[in-house]
Amino acid sequence: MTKRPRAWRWCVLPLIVAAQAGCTRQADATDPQVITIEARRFAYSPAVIRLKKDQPVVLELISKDGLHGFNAPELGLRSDVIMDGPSRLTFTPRKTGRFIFHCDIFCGSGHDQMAGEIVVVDD
Ligand SMILES: [Cu+2]
Repeated sequence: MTKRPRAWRWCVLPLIVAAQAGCTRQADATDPQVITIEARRFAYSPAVIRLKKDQPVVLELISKDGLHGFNAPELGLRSDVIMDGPSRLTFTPRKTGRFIFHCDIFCGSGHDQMAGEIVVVDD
């Protein structure tokens, strides 16, 4: 009784998926604009931020002197602003107008005046 040796077939099918084009990411119109906002007693810099409607943006918030807040209630944005930041808020403005933001963490005698404005214009 002899067993036939198995006929192994070595099927080497090199599958080379050239996905390079899908992996390399280049800046284009869909990449969010990044805006850095510095907070210090008792102001933001820049204090006025101009954005275009329907264009995504990342706000990078960093404090220069302790804990602050960033609150733009009409835009539904809020974050702590810390020295070890940045804290990031990603959003896409969907309406034009002028929207106040302010510090909502008490930071000293000028805290009540610590505010700025986001201005959203049509593209
Ligand atoms: Cu404050």
